Amino acid sequence: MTGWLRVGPVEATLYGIPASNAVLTVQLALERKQIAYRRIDQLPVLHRITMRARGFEGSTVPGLAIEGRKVHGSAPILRTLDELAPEPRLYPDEPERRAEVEEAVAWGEHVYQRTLRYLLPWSLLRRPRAVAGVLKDARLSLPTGLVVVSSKPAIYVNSLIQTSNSHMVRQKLAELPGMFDHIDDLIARGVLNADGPGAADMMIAPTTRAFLWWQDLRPELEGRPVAEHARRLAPEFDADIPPVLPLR
Ligand SMILES: N[C@@H](CCC(=O)N[C@@H](CS)C(=O)NCC(=O)O)C(=O)O
Repeated sequence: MTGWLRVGPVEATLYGIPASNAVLTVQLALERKQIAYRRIDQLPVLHRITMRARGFEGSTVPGLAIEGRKVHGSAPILRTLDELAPEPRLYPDEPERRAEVEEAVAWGEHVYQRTLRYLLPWSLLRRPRAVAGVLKDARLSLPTGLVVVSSKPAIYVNSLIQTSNSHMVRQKLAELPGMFDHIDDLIARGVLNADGPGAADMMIAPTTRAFLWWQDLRPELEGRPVAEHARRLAPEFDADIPPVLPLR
């Protein structure tokens, strides 16, 4: 994960925020396609305004400016990249396999990816020392250290926006083992981890990799295909959150 890859035919600018699983999905795709890009991070929470001001149709990240287009959202960006730079394919051509990959991408985006947003603000408010590690890959115009010390209000507002509260944390913790089983199953069926990393791998692996930040969740994950998949695809998306989750 370079954040500034300067080989390949196309120049692109990726608008993100630090430590975003959805932004990492797009980075993995750009790097697989060998598309030259730079990542610009915006201040979290304020990005809801800056994304619109930059001309994207939504206020969340990621947004990608590429070949005169502004594409918003990780899945539309993955599809656009397959149009602009067809090889290597992110989505298979064969209709049955494509349908399976599209279903896994949709689940990865609408179910799995969102689960992180319930757990993360709640945990960081209770373990503020973990914030620096989570933000270490930030590409902001301000010094990351300054962002870390002033991060609490932004994390608090984010917890309200995402309904990252004790009730939702408990609910999502109860659902997580089933989600990890589902990913092991997708790997066993060859929907993930097929010939080369594709759209479904890129949608799912960053979220698993982020769940590995929690010391609390590692025992559930380690030694399983789901964890190996994430560590292989997103080795550098690393942080450490000491025990905090209400596991029982
Ligand atoms: N499913 C969308 C999710 C985008 C999303 O929610 N991104 C998060 C960052 S990972 C965000 O911008 N959150 C801030 C907010 O909702 O204000 C995608 O993958 O593009």
